[in-house]
Amino acid sequence: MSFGDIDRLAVSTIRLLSVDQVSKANSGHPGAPLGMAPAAHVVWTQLNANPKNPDWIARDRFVLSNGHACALLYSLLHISGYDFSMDDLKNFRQLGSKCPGHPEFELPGVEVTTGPLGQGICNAVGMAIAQKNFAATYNKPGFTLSDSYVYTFLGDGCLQEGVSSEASSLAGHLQLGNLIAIYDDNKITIDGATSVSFDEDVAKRYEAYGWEVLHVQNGNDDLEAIAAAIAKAKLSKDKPTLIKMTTTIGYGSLHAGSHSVHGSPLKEDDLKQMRKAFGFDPEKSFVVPQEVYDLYQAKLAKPGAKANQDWDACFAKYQQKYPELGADLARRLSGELPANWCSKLPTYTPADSAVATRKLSEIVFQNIYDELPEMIGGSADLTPSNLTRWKEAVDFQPPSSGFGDYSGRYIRYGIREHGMAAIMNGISAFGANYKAYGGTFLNFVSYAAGAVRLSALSGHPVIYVATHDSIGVGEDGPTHQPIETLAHFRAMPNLHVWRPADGNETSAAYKVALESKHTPSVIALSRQNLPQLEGSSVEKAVRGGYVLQEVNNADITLVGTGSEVSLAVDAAKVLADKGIKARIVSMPDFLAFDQQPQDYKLSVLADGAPIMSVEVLTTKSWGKYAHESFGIDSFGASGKAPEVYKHFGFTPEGVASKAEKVVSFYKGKDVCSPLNKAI
Ligand SMILES: Cc1ncc(C[n+]2csc(CCOP(=O)(O)OP(=O)(O)O)c2C)c(N)n1
Ligand SMILES: *[C@@H]1O[C@H](CO)[C@@H](O)[C@H](O)[C@H]1NC(C)=O
Ligand SMILES: CC(=O)N[C@H]1CO[C@H](CO)[C@@H](O)[C@@H]1O
Ligand SMILES: [Mg+2]
Repeated sequence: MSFGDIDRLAVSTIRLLSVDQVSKANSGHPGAPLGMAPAAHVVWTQLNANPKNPDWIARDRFVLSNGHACALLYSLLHISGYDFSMDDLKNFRQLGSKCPGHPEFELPGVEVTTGPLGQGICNAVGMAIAQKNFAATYNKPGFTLSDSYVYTFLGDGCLQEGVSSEASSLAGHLQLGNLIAIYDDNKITIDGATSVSFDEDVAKRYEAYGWEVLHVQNGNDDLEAIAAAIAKAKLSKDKPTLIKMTTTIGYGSLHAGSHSVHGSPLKEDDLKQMRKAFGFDPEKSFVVPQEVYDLYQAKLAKPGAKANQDWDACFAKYQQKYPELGADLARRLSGELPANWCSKLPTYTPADSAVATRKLSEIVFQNIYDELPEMIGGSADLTPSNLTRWKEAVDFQPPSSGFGDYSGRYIRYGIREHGMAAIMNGISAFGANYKAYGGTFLNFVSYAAGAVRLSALSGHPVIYVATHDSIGVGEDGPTHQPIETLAHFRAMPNLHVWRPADGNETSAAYKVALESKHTPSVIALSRQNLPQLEGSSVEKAVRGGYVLQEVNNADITLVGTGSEVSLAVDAAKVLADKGIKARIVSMPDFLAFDQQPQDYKLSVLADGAPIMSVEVLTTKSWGKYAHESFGIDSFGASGKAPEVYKHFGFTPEGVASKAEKVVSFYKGKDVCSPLNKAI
C-alpha cells in the first residue's frame, strides 16, 4: 500500500478534529488520538464496513479499548459518513450528546462501550470467537457469509489490567487469527512514565500467549510500516496479532511525550501552533477538507456499501440453496427466537423429586440447545459441578487442537471469570442474536463484576449461570459462600438477578433471560436439592414475585427466594400449629417484579400483615419489600450444609420463632405494605 499527501492531510485532519472536540468541551483526552491517528487512518481506509448500515453482520469490527481516546473514534465516524454530524462533534461530552465522554454501545458505528480499561480488548476477543463460530456454522463453498477481522486499539492501561491477560491468553490458545490488536506503546499513563510501574516485555508476554507480535518503530508518521504490519497480521491465520506501535503521546503538541497531554485539553496557543505546523489555518477549528471526505468515500463508504449489497445478493441465493440454515440465520438476524421455543422448557409437578437448581439448569440446557443455535457458552473450569454443558456439546476449539472445532458452542474459558464475562459481552455485541452464557460459582461472579457492570450498562443480554449460591455450599466455607453478592447485583440497574426455588422457577428464569433483548441476567442456583413447590409455575414466576400460598386474614407474609422458599413453607407449618397464619411469597427476581403494575405488586406484598424476608444472604437488599428481614449479615461458616443452616438459625423452627416475634411486635398496629410510597 502506498500513501501520498492526501493521506497525510487526512491524518492531520483526524488529529486536529479530535483535539478540537476536546478543547471545545474543555474536557477529554487529546494525547492518544494525536498518537494513534496514523494507525486509525490506515485501519479505517481498509475497513470493510457500511456507514449506512452499521449493523451489517459481515462488517469488520473496530474496538477502541482505550476508550478515553474516543474523540478519535468520533472523528473517524464523522469523516466516514456514519450518522455523526459536525455539530455532534462540537457537542463532545455535553449532556445528551451523541459524542459522550466514553464510547457507548448504542451509538451508530460504536461496537462496544469502552472506558474501563482492559474490557475492550476482551470484547474484541469475544467478537473474534463469535466470528469464527459464525463462519464455521454458516459459510459454505462459494458462499462466504463472514470473513471479517476484528481490530482493536489499546494502550498501556489495557495491558496492565489483569482482565486483558485472561482474554489474551485464551485468544492465543483459540488461535484467533481474525484478531488484530494495535498497542499504543507511548510509555505514558496518567502518573507519568510507565517505567514507574510497568517494566515487562509486553511483546514477549504476547508471544508466550501464542500471538504473532510485530513492531512498528515509528507509529507517529510511518504509514507504510503500519500498513505493512497490518497486511502481515492478516496473513497470520492461526494466531492473533499484537502490533506494538511505538508512538509519542500528544504528537504535535507543545507537551508531546508528557503525561500532561494525556487528559488535559490543549490551550489556544498550542492548538494554533499545531494547526500551523500541519498546514492548516491557525484560526480555524473543526475543519475537514473536502478531499478528506472524498478519500473516505472512495476507500470506505463506497466499497463498503457495495460489499453489503453483494452480501445481500449472496445471502438471497444462499437461502435458496440452503433453505434450513438460511431461514435459521435470517431469523437470528431479525433478533427473534424460534416460535414456540419455550415449549421445550421443562416443567415439574409437586410429585417430582427434589433436585438442585443447578441440575435443573443443566436440564434446561439439555432441552433447548438444539432449538437455539445462537446459544454459545461455557464455564470457568467448573463444568462438572456447574453443569453448564449439554451431553452432545462440541467444544469451541481450533480444529488442530483435536478437542473440537469452531462450530462448537461450548467454550472452555479456563479459570478466568472476569475474562469470561468480558468475552461474553463481545460475543453478544457481535450480533446474530448470539446468546452468551458463562458458568461459575455465584461468589466468583463478583470477580467478574467489572464486566457484569458493562453487560448491564450496555444492555448485552448475556447470562451468568451462578451456581453454589449460598451457605448451602457447606464445607467449602466462607470463602465460597456468597453473602453480599446478590445485594450488589440487585443494586445494579438493568440486571435480572434470579434465585429460583424449584424447576418451574428455573425454567422461568431462562425464559426471561433468553427472551431478553437488552438486559443481562444472573441466575443463582443451589448446590443442594430443593423440592418442587406446590403452586409454582413458569407463568407466575416470570413476574418476578408471586403468592405461592395464600391464607385469609394472614398474620404474616413470609417472602423468600431460592432454597429459603421451601424453608418458609415448612416454617408456615410450624406457625400453623401455634395458630399463626402465614402466607408465602416467592420472589425469584426483583427486577421482573419491579416492572409489574403496582396493583399486582400490592396483591403480592399486601397490606394488613407484616412482611418478613427469609434469605441466607445479607438483609441489605430487602428494605423496599419487607418490614423485617431474617438473613445473614456476617460471613458464613465451614461445615456440612445442614449444620451451617442450623448454625445461622435457618430451620423451620428458627424461621418460625423470628416470625412469631414479628407478629407480636406488629400486633394491633395498622400495617401498610412497604411498597406504598410517595416517590
Ligand atoms: C479500569 C480503569 N481504571 C482506571 C481508569 C482511569 N484511566 C483512564 S486513562 C488511564 C491511563 C491509561 O494509560 P494508557 O492506556 O497508557 O493511555 P494513554 O495515557 O497512553 O492515552 C487511566 C488510569 C480507567 N479508565 N479504567
Ligand atoms: C409447574 O408448572 C406447571 C404448569 O405451569 C404446573 O402444572 C405444575 O403443577 C407446576 N409444578 C409445581 C411443582 O407446582
Ligand atoms: C459435584 C460437586 O459439587 N463437585 C464439586 C464442585 O466444585 C467444588 C470445587 O470447589 C467441589 O468442592 C465439589 O466437590
Ligand atoms: Mg500510554
